[in-house]
Amino acid sequence: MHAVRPQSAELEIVIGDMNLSSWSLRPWLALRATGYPFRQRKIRLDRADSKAQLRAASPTGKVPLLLDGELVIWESLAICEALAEWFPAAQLWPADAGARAFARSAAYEMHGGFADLRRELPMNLRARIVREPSPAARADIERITGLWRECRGRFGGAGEYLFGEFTIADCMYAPVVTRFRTYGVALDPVSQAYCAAMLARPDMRAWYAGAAQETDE
Ligand SMILES: N[C@@H](CCC(=O)N[C@@H](CS)C(=O)NCC(=O)O)C(=O)O
Repeated sequence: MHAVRPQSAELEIVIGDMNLSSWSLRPWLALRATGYPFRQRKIRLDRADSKAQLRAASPTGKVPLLLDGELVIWESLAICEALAEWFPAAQLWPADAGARAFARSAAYEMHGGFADLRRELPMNLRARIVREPSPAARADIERITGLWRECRGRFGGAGEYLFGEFTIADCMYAPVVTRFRTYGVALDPVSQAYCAAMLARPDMRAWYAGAAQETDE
């Protein structure tokens, strides 16, 4: 007999700073999209005891984590996948098998790639820093915006997200949307419209509001 998930009436997500923790934002958005009750615990990443707290909470010493009772899930994309499986009605992946395979490729490419962009333009919601990206970061930007245009052109339909309706692919690229805003990256019209739709999403605004309340040490 297989246990049904989630087992708890309320899930728990452990996140880092909302201003800085790009990996936390991704599954947090997916969790919000399920509509399931959850509580969130925040481990500040810039404090003297951050490492100790992270090590005590997490098998990898990193956040995010999702807790369903005794079950701890780590790695942002694995959390998103669990949520997609547990909440099929939320349609966190596209319904069409071809679109779903493409969306998974896009999401996994983000999870494993774009190291230059991530290093050079770290997520920082409250900052505004205009500077010219290096050629390596520029190549990441070109690849991401090219991919966004392809997703929107092939699968976007009448919706405003990468695959029309909001999916895990959007969760995975959400921090990039914030980076383009923080660093004033000039965008083509399709990518610009996509970023505007993402930034207007109430859950994104709620995350920004959380970041605005954080104080630096
Ligand atoms: N591959 C991991 C990356 C997680 C990660 O690097 N999290 C950062 C916060 S955004 C962290 O916990 N940093 C704390 C540290 O490394 O000490 C995932 O996808 O969840």
